[in-house]
Formats: sequence, C-alpha cells, structure tokens
Amino acid sequence: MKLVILGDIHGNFAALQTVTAHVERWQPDVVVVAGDIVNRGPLPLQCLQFVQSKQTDGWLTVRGNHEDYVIKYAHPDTPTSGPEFEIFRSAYWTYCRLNGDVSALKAMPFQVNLTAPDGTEIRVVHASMRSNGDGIFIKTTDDKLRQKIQLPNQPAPPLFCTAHTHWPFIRSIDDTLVVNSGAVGLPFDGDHRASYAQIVWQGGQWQAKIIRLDYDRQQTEQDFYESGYLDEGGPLIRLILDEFHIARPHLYNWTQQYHAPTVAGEISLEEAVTNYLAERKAQ
Ligand SMILES: [Mn+2]
Repeated sequence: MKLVILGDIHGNFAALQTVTAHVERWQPDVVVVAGDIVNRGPLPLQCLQFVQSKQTDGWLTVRGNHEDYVIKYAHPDTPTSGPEFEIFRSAYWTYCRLNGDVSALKAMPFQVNLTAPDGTEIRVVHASMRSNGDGIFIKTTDDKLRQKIQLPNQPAPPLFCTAHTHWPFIRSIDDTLVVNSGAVGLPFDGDHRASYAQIVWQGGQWQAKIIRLDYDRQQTEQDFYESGYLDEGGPLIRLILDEFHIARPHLYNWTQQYHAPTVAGEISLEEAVTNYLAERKAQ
C-alpha cells in the first residue's frame, strides 16, 4: 500500500501543480489532502477546484483551521467591519474569491480513517485529535504527543498523519508512527521547497519519507500581485508574502505582539505591520 499525505497548500497553485505531478508519477493507492487548501495564499479557488477535480481519482480531504476561518464568513453574525475584521480581512478576501460558496469546505471531515493491509487503522487529521488548530511539532514532548494522537474512544493508531505546523517530521512513539507532511505551499522550516509525505507498507510495517520539491516560486510571487490578494487582502498580506519569501512564520508572533494594541486603536494595522517587519529585519 502506497499512501500520500499532502497539506497546507494555502492557495499556492504553482506548488500544488509540481507536487501533484510528482505524486502521480509515484502512483500511490491513496492521496489524502490534510487541510488548509485555501487562505493565507493568492489562488484559493484554483487550488480548491483542482483538489475537487482529483476527488474522482480518489483523493480525500480533511478540513484545516483555515477552511474554518473562511467558513465563518458564511455566518451572518460574523462582523464584516471593525478592527477585528480588518485583521481577518484576508480570510474574507478568500471567502469572496470562493464566491461565498463554502459548501465544499463544510463537507470536509475533521479526520480521515483508512485501513492498513493488516486491518489496523490509518488516521489523518489536520493538526491533532484535540482540534484542527492544535499542532504537533518534532519537539512536542512524548507526554503531550500521546495526548494529541488519541481520544478516550479513539486509541492511537499504528499510523497517525498530520500537517498544520508547516514543519515536516517523522517520529515514532510507543506503537505509532507519526508523520507530519509539512506544507505544500508555505513551509516554515526555512526550506522554500514544497513538502509532502510518501508512506509505504513494507514488510509488515510503515515506512515514511518526506519529499521536498523545487517549483516555480516566481509564478507564486506574481500570483500574490496579479490576483489582487496583496492590494485587497489588507496589510497582513505583506506578512504572508514575507512568510513566503523567508519560509518562516510571522502571523503568530505578530498576533502576540500587535493584536491587542491594534484592536484597542493604539496603533493602526498598517503601522503595526510596518513596525513588525522593520523590527524583524533589524534582528
Ligand atoms: Mn496551515
């Protein structure tokens, strides 16, 4: 059995094309898209439609936290003005790019369960069993890792696959192989190349490999400008473009430092982004 896990595409269509061509040459039995197809990147609709077109080839999907950020805008109580909205404007931009149709995102399940050749469980989630925003890192302690891969009614399976942190790894704990596929569209481990996981059942056990691929990053850069994302998505898109440039995350740190003062009106969003980027460049 040959299994592919690919996730965190984040609207990066060029990276998705390169990864897909590589995946299809390998001829896996199953492909699971581990969430975050849309948002935090310039071409969400193209990526979503492409993944949907692959469903006829048997591709499966789980729902990431970024799908949830976009789905939120289909709810009439979600504000579409005010300081909080300005911070999340990029997700609203994605929602508009999907023409307000979130039905495909809503249809994505929290987890995918498959059966291995020996009858045991294969489980794929976006982040962890706690939620699709609770990630697993290479440095997560063993105790925490155990809590993240099981629930009282769902013991840890022999193969547990995840994404979300944009930081690929392969790790064993107890009788479980934990595979984080990294990010197709927006890696955060300092390596610009697209990342996905190939997993093979061999000699009665799982063997995993992380694949890294160069792709047309200039095309994606151009997509940030030509799609209107950079102009229309609000000041935070400058942070996302810089994440793309340096293959490191900004949004979490920016939020820690500037979310409260921005919402309180102590600093404009524009200024908060400019200052943050200047501070990072000075480091
Ligand atoms: Mn993600």
